[in-house]
Amino acid sequence: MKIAITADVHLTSYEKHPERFNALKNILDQMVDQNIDKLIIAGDLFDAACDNPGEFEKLVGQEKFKHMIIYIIPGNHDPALSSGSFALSNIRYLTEPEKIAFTEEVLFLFLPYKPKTSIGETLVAHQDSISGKNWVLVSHGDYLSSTTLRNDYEEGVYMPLSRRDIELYQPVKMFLGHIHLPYNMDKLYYPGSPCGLDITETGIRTFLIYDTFTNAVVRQPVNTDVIYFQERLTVLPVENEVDFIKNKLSARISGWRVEERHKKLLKVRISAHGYSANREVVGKTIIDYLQQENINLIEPPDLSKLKISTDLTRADIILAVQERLASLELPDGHDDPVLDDYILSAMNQVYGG
Ligand SMILES: [Mn+2]
Repeated sequence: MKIAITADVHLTSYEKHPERFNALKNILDQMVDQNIDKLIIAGDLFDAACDNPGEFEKLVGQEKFKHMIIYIIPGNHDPALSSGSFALSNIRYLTEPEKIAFTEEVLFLFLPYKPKTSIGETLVAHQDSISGKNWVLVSHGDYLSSTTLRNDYEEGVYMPLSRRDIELYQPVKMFLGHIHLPYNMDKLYYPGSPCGLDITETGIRTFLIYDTFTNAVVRQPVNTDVIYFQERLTVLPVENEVDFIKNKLSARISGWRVEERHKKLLKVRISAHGYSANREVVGKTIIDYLQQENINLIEPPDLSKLKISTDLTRADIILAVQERLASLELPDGHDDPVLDDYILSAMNQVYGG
């Protein structure tokens, strides 16, 4: 059996954020196409400010979606809702821990978000029914073993899951809401928000399809109304700054892997740092290039970190460093600096801070 999984939709009202409703609708449409009739929403279906689940019900109550069953756990943003908040029979709002065996192969344990506790603490009460079983965890919180995974939407630690919990209870898969960045490591998956909530939630967004029979998870792109990107360019005062900037932008844009026909959905923020002989040219080149590519800048390029230098000798040294760096096999893990970080650090040495 295939089950679709999303989280962190953060619905407010259709008027305020239609793109969030449309992202969810796109997931439901894709489920129809693939004959999937179960959707799990791992918390934060609604934003804190939402007090009317009616618009959501109107969406999932549509004729073509009526046969689906939607399992929702609360996240840290939906405290105002209780199990009586929904009037549709195909919505299962799970406010207490619940075990559901969709199929014989695997047992799902839903752990709704609870403040001031951890997933590990909550699992203790369920250990008898999960130990030695093929079981899948659905919850909403932080994974503690990663130093870079952060929910930028709010600070603090929310119902954490630790590496030790995983070793102790051995789930076959874990699907968590809370981190809005699409992320997976080993058996742990964050679907991420299906539509970027703001400019910081970048890239093509996805939802997950879990096959209980094969235990495989597929990340499926969501067709959203908007795709955000923000890029920081490291500039050098080379002889031809225009071509230098254009080449950089072109490489970044192709790295986004956005199809030509979806370019109109992009909303982009660009900042530049490093050294330039002509800051005005840098700003203008960025604006012109994106205009030519039909890409929408949400604000003028941020040049506040771009310093002035006309020293081509130093620029040559940095170019040599850059070439050398590119030939090295630098570690590219989640926590490692990227090429531009090394170049910037080299520039600070060469230019004296
Ligand atoms: Mn959230």
